[in-house]
Amino acid sequence: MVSRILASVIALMLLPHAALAADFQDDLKARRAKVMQELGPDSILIVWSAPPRVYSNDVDYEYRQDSNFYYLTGVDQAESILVLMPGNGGHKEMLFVLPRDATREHWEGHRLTKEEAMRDSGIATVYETTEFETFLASMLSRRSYGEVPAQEYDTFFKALKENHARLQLLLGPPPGPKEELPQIFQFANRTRERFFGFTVNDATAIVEGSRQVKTAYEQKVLQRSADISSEAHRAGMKAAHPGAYEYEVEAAIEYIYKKNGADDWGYPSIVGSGPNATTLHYEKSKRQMQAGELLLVDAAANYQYMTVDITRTYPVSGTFSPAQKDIYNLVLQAQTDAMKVAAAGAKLSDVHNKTVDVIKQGLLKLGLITDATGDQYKTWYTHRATHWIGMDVHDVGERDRTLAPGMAFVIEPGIYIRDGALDQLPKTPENAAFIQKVRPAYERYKNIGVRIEDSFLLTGSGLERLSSKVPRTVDEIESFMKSPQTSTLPR
Ligand SMILES: [Mn+2]
Repeated sequence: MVSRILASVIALMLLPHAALAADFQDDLKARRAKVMQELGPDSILIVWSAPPRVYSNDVDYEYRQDSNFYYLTGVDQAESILVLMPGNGGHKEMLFVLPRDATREHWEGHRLTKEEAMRDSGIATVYETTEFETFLASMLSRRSYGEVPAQEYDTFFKALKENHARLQLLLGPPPGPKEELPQIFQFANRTRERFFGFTVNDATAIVEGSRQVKTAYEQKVLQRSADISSEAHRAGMKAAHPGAYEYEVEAAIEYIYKKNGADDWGYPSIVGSGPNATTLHYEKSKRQMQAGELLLVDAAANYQYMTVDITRTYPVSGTFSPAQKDIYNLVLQAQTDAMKVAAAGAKLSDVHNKTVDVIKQGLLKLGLITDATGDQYKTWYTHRATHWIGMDVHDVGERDRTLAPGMAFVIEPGIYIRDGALDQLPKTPENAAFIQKVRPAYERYKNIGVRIEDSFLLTGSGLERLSSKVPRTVDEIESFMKSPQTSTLPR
């Protein structure tokens, strides 16, 4: 008995390809159904997988699937193609994957069999990538393909014949007039030159608009991704001390990602101590941190193609100085007040504007600006406080869309007192007067950079802070850094 159980356990371990969870396939089907509804019955949508990207010479980066392709297929393999034909009878969804190749697979790893591709994606019709050109030529010539009866395609073929079919592509923004045409624009042109009866449409807004509202399944994955990233931030806080190098904190953070099954980071970790905290996208992580400095850490994992965005700023020695506390509490107040604005019906710009109001008043009190009515605050608050999160850390979709349940975003105000910032202002009489008035405050706060960033999900019952497990207030941070290591991550 024991040996039979052992044998089946070993057989499971030897399975070349782990099947994805059934609730994921149900969600994929629902996503495609929603997109097809919006595309309409006259459409054929084609989506390609991402190309592999070169790291250097003959070494590629680890493969990262195109987010839109993964959103619709759950397939993480290069040279795959998705076709959706909403007007078809039963065969509305078709997936093309590379044919099996024992030699290539010996070098590069397992390729999905047709059965595995069907199981993972929930798409019943799977062809080989080599068939795609013939398939497409058949469709656009109103000819059946394979064993599918011709009447399956009646609606689309009729639309072609009547010149109102639509070739839907994820074109994205057009290139500049002198830039080379991206491959997808070249594909659109080649197809238009050879076939007739359709217009080319950009379906980006349909797919990316769908991604903007997270499904129940996506919300679960996003929370798990946030939990892993939160645990990583806590580990980072524990690894920081005077004399430690930035990369040691980075390593402590990224270890937690991989240990918990995340693929890797969702964006390169930003670990900046002292003056590096005033560089928004500092990625070198080479500096040795000193007692008395702040450390700014902006990092989050890519877990099953979901990434939150979290930033914490904390004192290397475990205790904030009075000057650091001034700036920190102002940024915290801006975030806290903005959270109250982030409700259904509001826009991200309203949330951002709230952070601006609070920061203007605070900077005026601290003597870092002399006028809270204009743009002086932009000397120290140099970015916007909001963006969507999801499959991409700066997720896609209309920026100005009204907030509704299922939407996920960050609130990340920041103040950066950069060394030399005053000297870089244009030489005008107003600036000369401004510089003279704020210089004492500038000298007091110089080299302090603070950003506080949390990830949020709007639900039917209000705002949920996905990153709530990371210490955030001055008291929470100081007591956490003094406490023995504790893990909050459920196994
Ligand atoms: Mn961010």
